[in-house]
Amino acid sequence: MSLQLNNVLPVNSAAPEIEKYEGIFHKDVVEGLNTYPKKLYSKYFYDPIGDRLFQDIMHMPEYYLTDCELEIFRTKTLELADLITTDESDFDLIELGAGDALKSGHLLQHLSAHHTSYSYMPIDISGNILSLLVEKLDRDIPNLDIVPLEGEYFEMLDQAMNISKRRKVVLFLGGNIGNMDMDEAQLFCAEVRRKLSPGDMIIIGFDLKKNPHTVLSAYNDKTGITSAFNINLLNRINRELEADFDTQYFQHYQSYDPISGACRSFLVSLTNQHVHIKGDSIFFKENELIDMEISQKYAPEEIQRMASLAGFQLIANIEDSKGWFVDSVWRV
Ligand code: AVJ
Repeated sequence: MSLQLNNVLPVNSAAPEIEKYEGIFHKDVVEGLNTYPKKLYSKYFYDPIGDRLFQDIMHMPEYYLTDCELEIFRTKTLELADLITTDESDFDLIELGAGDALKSGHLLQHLSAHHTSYSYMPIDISGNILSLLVEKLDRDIPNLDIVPLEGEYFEMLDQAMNISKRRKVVLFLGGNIGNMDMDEAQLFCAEVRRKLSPGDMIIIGFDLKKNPHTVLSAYNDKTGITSAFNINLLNRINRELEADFDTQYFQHYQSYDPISGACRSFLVSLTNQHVHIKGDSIFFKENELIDMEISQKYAPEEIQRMASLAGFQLIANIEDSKGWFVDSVWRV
């Protein structure tokens, strides 16, 4: 549920647009479906059913990203730990989109076993996932100081900045940066840089450009899990916004452009149809698309460039054994 602040505005201020809507989710959905091309934000995939479908995706043989990054955190833990503890000062570990911390958990275990003094601040949009994570970490690493933050990256990052009094090490793993196009990612990195200070670091997981069949298969599984993951957002809109999407008339379509590195997911309307969302009626032409998600792939040169342009120094690129994924370590 999103927080509405309308009632604290001065009485004579201009009526904010949001009043037409019941919350930011409602606003984003209706506005996104009234633009051309139609668009929904992939950050809304992650309701409890979406969380579970994403877990299923991570277990698909085609979805290599998790395995690759897990291998990096399992086999190169020492290297990662050394890189973030070189300057010996205490720090706080802030993880954007922590999820189940499957990968970072290895680093946490290592740091705790070596008596490093730090707090772990997991940030996630899913409160459901966060409470499961805290439960798991309390069990696995009993003395770990955990400060969970539920919400959007930047808002929670600001909050983490207010709470943390030590050097900051930010983790942004899993290829989550891929859900931004390259321009958005560049702005994102510059914005994170602006919030950090000299000595602070960030480790970003980038999925690398590779054989285009390998990339496309990871997002176009024959079992239909990725399709269900996309369709679930329509069901979520039905559930939460009293909408009437008939999901049998929407079909998942995946594309990958190996030059730009953009892997994109769409839903195709299979017929002319109207969908109602509370007071709004939205028309879909047959074969009209909803732009659902981008999963951007990178070349090492593009990562180097992004770090420099954002004002970071690239310290190390830590790859898996196949060279498919990289955790890139940057320092202010
Ligand atoms: C969670 C953003 C890393 O883009 O690879 C997986 C989400 N979407 N299959 C990705 C996703 C479809 C995933 N990230």
